[in-house]
Amino acid sequence: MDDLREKWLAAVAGAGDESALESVRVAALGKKGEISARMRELGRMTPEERKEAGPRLNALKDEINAAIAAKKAALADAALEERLRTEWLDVTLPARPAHRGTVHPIAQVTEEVTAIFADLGFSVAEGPQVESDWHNFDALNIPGHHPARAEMDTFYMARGAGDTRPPHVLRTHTSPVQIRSMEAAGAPLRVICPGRVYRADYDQTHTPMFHQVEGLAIDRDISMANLKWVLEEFVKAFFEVAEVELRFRASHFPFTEPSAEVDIRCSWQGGTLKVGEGDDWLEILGSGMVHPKVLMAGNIDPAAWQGFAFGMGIDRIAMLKYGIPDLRAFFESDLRWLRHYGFAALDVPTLHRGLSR
Ligand code: 2NL
Repeated sequence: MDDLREKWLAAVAGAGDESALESVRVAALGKKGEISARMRELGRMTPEERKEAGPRLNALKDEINAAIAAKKAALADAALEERLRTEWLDVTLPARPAHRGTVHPIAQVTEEVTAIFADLGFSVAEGPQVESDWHNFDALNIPGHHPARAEMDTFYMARGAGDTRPPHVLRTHTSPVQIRSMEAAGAPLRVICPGRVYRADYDQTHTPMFHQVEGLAIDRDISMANLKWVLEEFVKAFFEVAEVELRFRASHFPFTEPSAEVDIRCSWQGGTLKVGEGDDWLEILGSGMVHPKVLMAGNIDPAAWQGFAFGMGIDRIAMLKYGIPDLRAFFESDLRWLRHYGFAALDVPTLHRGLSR
């Protein structure tokens, strides 16, 4: 009996986990267990033998049960200790940084430009990107044989089979929005038209979709002098300089007469642009006095009204202002390019608060 006790108490003590302990219990106290077998033997004993062996066997059974219960509790405690040791969580760690989106540089520059012209009294207009060829070309005095209308330069939309009307185009500039503004509001008019434009051109410095902003001012006696002042105010505000010198070079556009391309005085030092100083000139836009035929296309009487107009590429002035030498920074939509190029607007705290670098 002492052997039996030692054997099973040792087995209980040696059980490494709950399932091992359960196996020990079944082997000792289960229906076919060793202790149970001994209990059954009591029936074949003499009353004297049974009187002696019965209580001892019962006591042994109780002792093993108690040992199993104690071991079970100890195993559960150990398992809990182990979980507490391995599954702890440091609730004092700082939270992961929240990545926020940022305004795209093109959108930001578009807003900067329109805000400056809004301050100068211009309203903002938008229009369709799929245009009639009349609004995009004819109304702007661009004749049918003009090279800009060749399929190589312009995206033409397909007409349905048998439809002989001229096809629509993806607008090649935002000028048609200004034609629509003239039609809708008449003169006097001061309007600025930013938006996407399309040309069938793709190389290192051209993408088939880009952004443009055009401006138009029409009144009784608007002149080139007004154009010059407005553009000076714009350049100073946009490039954040106190003074700037503009150079008007005679040029030609079908929709303006006279026409001028406008350069700003600048310097390039170590690859960075400084506006308003130095001996270099940088072309930033095209402009002129609106051609009488274009006023007529907008239902405005050229004998009573005149005006100036200008157009510039947003992508280009964004690259100039923020020192981005590579179109990929815009078209791969990857902020890493912009950070790589030190795009200054990413540091504007109101727009990019909490952006992790
Ligand atoms: C350039 C030149 C220009 C205009 C756009 C315009 C619009 C109307 C009437 C007359 Cl409705 N002109 N727009 C005028 C001159 C130049 O853009 O180099 N843009 C990137």
